[in-house]
Amino acid sequence: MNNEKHGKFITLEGIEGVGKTSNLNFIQGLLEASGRDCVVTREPGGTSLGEALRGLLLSHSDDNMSADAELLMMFAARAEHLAKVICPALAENRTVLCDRFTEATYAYQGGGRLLDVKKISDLETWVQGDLRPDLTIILDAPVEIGRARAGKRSAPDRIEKEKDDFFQRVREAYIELANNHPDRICLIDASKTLPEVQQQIREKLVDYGVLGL
Ligand code: T5A
Repeated sequence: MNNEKHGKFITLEGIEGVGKTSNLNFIQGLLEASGRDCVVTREPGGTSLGEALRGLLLSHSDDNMSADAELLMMFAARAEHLAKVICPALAENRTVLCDRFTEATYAYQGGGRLLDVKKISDLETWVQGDLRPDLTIILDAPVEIGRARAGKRSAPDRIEKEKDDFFQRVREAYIELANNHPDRICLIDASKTLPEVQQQIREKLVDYGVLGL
């Protein structure tokens, strides 16, 4: 694929309930106030095919899905998303702000489902070539905090029904990603109050050169 890109590609990650949705609008507001033209999107999803796959992936049914099928559907949705939304927007010098991307696959399918990381990195190379987000912000908080926040909402979907040890592995995989790629992935302490979390996000956007001082 042609990975020629010009705009900034920013992704937001974390376990369930840490506050991604709550902070997406905040980040969009900061970016737009600084003059960036933003496309806000999400994974799995972001296209009609991707949203259909999301419906299957996050259904409330108790049907088992094999971990490999889950992994391949995440990347099928991603291939469509890159082709139809992300790459065209970056080529137009727009900033893409995406709620989850491939780091979620490393965390959930790699860490959570214990799939071989090489399967994920092979698919990443196939589907993305050398395209990686310019900045990934991981909202990090203990599993019980995410659970308590998410639990105030609707019935859990297929992945939210997993046990705490699954989300503990997901969290640890996210922390490892941040440690392995400090040049493009940062951790935020999302156990703090929302204003404190947003202050940290603002500082990281400056540190990573997305926002001016
Ligand atoms: N997935 C995805 C994979 O397995 N592999 C992949 O490759 C990809 C791309 C997607 C699911 O798909 C999986 C991971 C997920 O299971 P999703 O749409 O991203 O799901 O949804 P969730 O992670 O389930 O997102 P949530 O909506 O549950 O969590 P958020 O968005 O992190 O949390 P948010 O903002 O809705 O906040 C939850 C509550 O907490 C409050 C909010 O007001 C809200 O009530 N809150 C705070 N309260 C106190 N202090 C703070 N700092 C707070 N921040 C938020």
